[in-house]
Amino acid sequence: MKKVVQMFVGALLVAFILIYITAHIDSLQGYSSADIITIYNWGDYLDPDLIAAFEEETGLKVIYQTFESNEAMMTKLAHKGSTFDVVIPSDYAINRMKEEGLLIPLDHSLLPNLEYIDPRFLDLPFDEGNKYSAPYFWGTLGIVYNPELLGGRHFESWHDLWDESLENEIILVDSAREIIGLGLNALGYSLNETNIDRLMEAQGKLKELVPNVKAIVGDELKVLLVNEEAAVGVVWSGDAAGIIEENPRLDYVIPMEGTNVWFDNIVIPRTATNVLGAHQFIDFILDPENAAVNTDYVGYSTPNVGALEFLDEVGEDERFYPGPEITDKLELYENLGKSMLAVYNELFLEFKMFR
Ligand code: SPD
Repeated sequence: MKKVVQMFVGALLVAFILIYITAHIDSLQGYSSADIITIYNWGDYLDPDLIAAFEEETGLKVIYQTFESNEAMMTKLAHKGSTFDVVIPSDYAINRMKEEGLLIPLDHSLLPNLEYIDPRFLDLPFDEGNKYSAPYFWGTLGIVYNPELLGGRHFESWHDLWDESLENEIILVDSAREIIGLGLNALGYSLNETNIDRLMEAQGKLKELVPNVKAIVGDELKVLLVNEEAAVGVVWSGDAAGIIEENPRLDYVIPMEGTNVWFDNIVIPRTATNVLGAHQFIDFILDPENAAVNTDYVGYSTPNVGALEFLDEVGEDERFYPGPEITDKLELYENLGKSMLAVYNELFLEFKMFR
């Protein structure tokens, strides 16, 4: 009897393995990992025509997935079995991934187009020497607002958001570091604060903002602001640029108290299965003409000086391309470590529940 049960369990196991292998092969439609690259990127952050052009140029097939925050991306990458070849995290996330041994060093000899990156965006503190990462887009966090809906008023300071005339008018980007950071910035504290009393104080300050908050959302905020369903947004500069292009009645300001300056870079995770293809993709994106096409589509600020030559006047708008005299005064998020990040996430979740 025991033998029969053992044989039955064994047969079942073999059947499961066969089903898994067949499904996996089907999903790859005849491609082996050398013919495929898998890319994991923020939503709305790559021109789909460039994926087609890359496939055409290299013969590689691209599998493309998106995320909405660095935290969601890091959680997914921590799962066994994730085999992305290319990922596009922000500064502090790159620092953490590096520390945790999750990245492989880039082979600069395969990335000749790195020469088109403005030196200002190379060798930054989160990845000295660009050992693990190549610049993609950069920007700030600030206030996009619609003076026409607000009796001609203009914004200068984070404190303006707390004005009681703005009831139910503000949309916030759905991101923990950004929104807890807004509370910290408004109190004059660092965006990298780790003192729990100050963090609680920042959450308390945010609670006072609740009557003015209409929504806390991801990429949907662009449509809401373009369609004038709200008058104010706390958004990344690149989203503001896209919103203003669609609805020139809006404006964007970097608040006077300061804010976050951020850099999204391309990396190759240690679990990548097509490292050569990943380098091919990175160099393709760094090509000035491709970077210009991508910048035009995505609307964010490019660090690629070669690309700016194809983009008339784009780099001249100081709201989206502030010079070093401004960015040097802004703060970069530091890698605060796993447990402090959990504190930021928890405080942000609680804030969302107050609404
Ligand atoms: N929809 C694309 C959003 C990309 C934003 N990256 C900014 C990260 C700042 N930490």
